Formats: sequence, C-alpha cells, structure tokens
Amino acid sequence: MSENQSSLNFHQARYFVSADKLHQCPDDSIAEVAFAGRSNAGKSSAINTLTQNGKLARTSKTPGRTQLINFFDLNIPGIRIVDLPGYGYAKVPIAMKVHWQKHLDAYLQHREALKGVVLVMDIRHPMKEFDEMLVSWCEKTGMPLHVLLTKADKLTRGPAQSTLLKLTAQLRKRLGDGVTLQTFSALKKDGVDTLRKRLSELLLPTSDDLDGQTDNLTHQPSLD
Ligand SMILES: Nc1nc2c(ncn2[C@@H]2O[C@H](COP(=O)(O)OP(=O)(O)OP(=O)(O)O)[C@@H](O)[C@H]2O)c(=O)[nH]1
Ligand SMILES: [Mg+2]
Repeated sequence: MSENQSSLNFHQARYFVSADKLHQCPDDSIAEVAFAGRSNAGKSSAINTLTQNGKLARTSKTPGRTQLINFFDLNIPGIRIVDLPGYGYAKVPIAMKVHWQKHLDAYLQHREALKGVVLVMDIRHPMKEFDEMLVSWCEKTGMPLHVLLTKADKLTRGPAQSTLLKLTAQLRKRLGDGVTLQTFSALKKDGVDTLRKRLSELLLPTSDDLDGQTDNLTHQPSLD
C-alpha cells in the first residue's frame, strides 16, 4: 500500500546509540519496540538471535549487563529496536537501581515513538513483580505487548506449552487482542520467525492500528 509496507530486514540491524536518560534518546525515531524484562531474562540474547548477530547486544551470565537504553537501527530509517536495562537485579547498588528505575519508567511513559513492548521472561519463572508492573501498565495505556517466554530449551515441550497456554488465557483476559505470546529459545533459535512477524506488525502499521483505542489514554500511569 504505502512506502512503509516495505519489509523489515532484521539481519541488517546496526547499533545506533545508547542513552542514559530520556532526553538523550534519539529524537528522529519513527517507531520503536522495546525489549523489557528482568535482569538476566534473555533480552539481549533475544535481540542477537533476532538479528542473527551474536555481537550486537552484549549478553552476560552476570545479571545487570545492559545498563543503558540501547538503540538499534533496522533497515528503514527511524525504525528501531531498543534493548532496555534489566529490572530488579538485587546486587546492583541501590543508587544505580533508582537511576534505572526512574529512567526506564520515563522512557516507557513518555516515549512517543514506542509502538510496543516485548516482555522477555524466563519461561521457568514468569510473571514476577516487574513483569506484573509492566503488564498492568500496558493494560492501563493500551500499549501492545508481546510476551516472549524465553529459555524454552530448558523445558520439555509439554511443560513449555502448558505455561504458554496458561499465561495466554490469563493475559488475554486482561489485555484482549493487545497481547500476543510465544515461546522462544535463543539457544535453539526457536520462535524467531514468530517474533519477526510480530515486530513487523508493530513497527510497520498499515493503518492507524490504535485509533480509537488510545484516544483517551496517555502514557501517564506509572510503573510504580
Ligand atoms: N539456555 C538458554 N540460555 C539463554 C537463552 N537466552 C539467554 N540465555 C542466557 O541467559 C543469560 C542472560 O542473557 P542476557 O541476554 O544477557 O540477558 P538480559 O536480559 O539481556 O540481561 P541484562 O542485560 O542483565 O538485563 C546468558 O548467560 C545467556 O546466554 C536461551 O534461550 N536459552
Ligand atoms: Mg541485556
């Protein structure tokens, strides 16, 4: 239909810039989807698998590796994916925790270009405190949410599917069509096509998808 119908090429993703605060975020973004989740959940690994670039986002066994809001350019100017710092890692000094929380919160609430959030959760430990806050915030604001149940390779198929079904029922009740869910494994590269498809839908809207849904909603509700 329009020029933004052209497809996204995740393989061409390149690191663009990092921000420590909302006002340092690039001002030319047209559409962004942010990867959020608890520390060590697998956000950076998911981005690397998505882009087939193991060196793009830094990953680590040590939680708290991602400490800035990192922006990655896709092949269409102004269309980006964002790696957010992990939430809730106990050993990070309290001052740093407060800093992250404040700036993550500001990013999520005020970022005009934000078109959706990918909530990355370890499939073995879903819906912890931060996850619940993020879901509630999406519920209040109407922000589209894609849940990535990652590290699915750590479970056999039965328990993985049962977690997926249970959470789908639970979250659909709260968010309706605004939420989609999938299992994922960065290790086995499972679920990549599903993730790419959903990101394309979020980043390349064919029409004003949220029209009517968000007219009276702002990003005001806080994560707190
Ligand atoms: N088995 C398995 N391990 C994974 C998977 N995804 C991530 N990991 C491991 O989990 C650890 C944390 O991964 P990261 O991608 O750095 O996690 P993060 O959410 O970006 O963490 P922070 O930057 O600290 O917020 C690393 O040791 C990864 O190798 C997966 O799908 N399967
Ligand atoms: Mg990370």
